[in-house]
Amino acid sequence: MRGRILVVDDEDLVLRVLAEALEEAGHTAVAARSVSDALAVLDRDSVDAVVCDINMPGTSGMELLRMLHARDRGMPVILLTGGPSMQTAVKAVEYGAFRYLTKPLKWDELLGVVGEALRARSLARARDPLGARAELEQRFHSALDGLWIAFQPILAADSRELVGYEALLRSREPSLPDPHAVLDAAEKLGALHTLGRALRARIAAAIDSGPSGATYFVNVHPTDLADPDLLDPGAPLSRHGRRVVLELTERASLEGVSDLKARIGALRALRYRIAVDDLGAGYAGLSYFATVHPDLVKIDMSLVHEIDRDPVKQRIVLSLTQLVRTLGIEIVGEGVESAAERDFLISLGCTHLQGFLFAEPGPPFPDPRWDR
Ligand code: G
Ligand code: MN
Repeated sequence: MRGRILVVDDEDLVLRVLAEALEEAGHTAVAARSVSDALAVLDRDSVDAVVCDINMPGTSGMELLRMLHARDRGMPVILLTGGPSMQTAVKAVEYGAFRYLTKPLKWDELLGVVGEALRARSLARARDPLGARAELEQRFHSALDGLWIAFQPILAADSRELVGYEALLRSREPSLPDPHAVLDAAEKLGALHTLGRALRARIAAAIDSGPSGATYFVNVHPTDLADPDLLDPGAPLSRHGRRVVLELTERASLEGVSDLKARIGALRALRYRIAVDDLGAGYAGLSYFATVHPDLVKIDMSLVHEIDRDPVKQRIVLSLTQLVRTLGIEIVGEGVESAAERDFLISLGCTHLQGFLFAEPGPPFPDPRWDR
């Protein structure tokens, strides 16, 4: 039986040799050099088994095992160690490792264990095809219960004053700690509308007690555009329409959205303004200008990072600011982390600024500073 195996080891050489041995046996190997890399892989990729070194700088393989089983109890994890001890062996059993192998590895043994792990996984899936979904559903609902909204200030470049806040999803559910994991889970479960409604209701409630002169920036997923709740004048956020800018990310395509023009028109009728988010990160970019006629654009932080030292980024941002100025669109530089980035963005014509330099996202409502 063949499968997709995630291999985690901090030593490049070991990682490569392991991956080669697995590929030679007909498996697909996905390599990760640390626990955080491994978690990122698991967020976007589905694997059938994990082979993981225990001793790694920072977070250990044992910790990965624990986190992994919090998300997916059925995932077989084979732990490797160069320094076996009774203590780690006991922990491995307690956390439900599939097997505990000592280095130097015997290849036949490793491949045999990987084969067993894949058979165990497929048996478990055959017995409980809905198990994984039910588990994800449970984690998603607990994430919904523990949902909260962080706010990050946005400042005007000319006055240096606060003009508003971006509302950002945050989760207290340990198995879905980052916002992308919550969005992914919602997408897999077909629950994006449920998530979007819960978010907008919480944001609307926060705005009720927020500074009244502020503008609130709210991220909407392309799927939300098809949700009647978003366009419903009685929905909680609709009350605040004229104080809200809806951010549509350029990373996702709007192609699947039917009646896009009519929906955008309906949003404008509710007095919402519209921003293109993450401009420069995706590929849809300029076509958004023609279809959406945004009031604002937000430059992706990948273009902002160290812009003061990168002439290519400077050219790109300059041409964007020149383009949007002629269209009467305002432009926010996002992810500003240094005074040098801030000053460069201003010199290139950015009208608004946002980033850790001014304030990190936090519970309503963080106070910004111009300088650290
Ligand atoms: O895709 P979008 O622009 O909505 O993402 C905003 C994300 O960027 C938030 O999760 C926020 O925490 C993060 N963020 C905000 N300011 C900064 C910054 O200055 N640097 C970095 N690296 N991330 C930031
Ligand atoms: Mn955004």
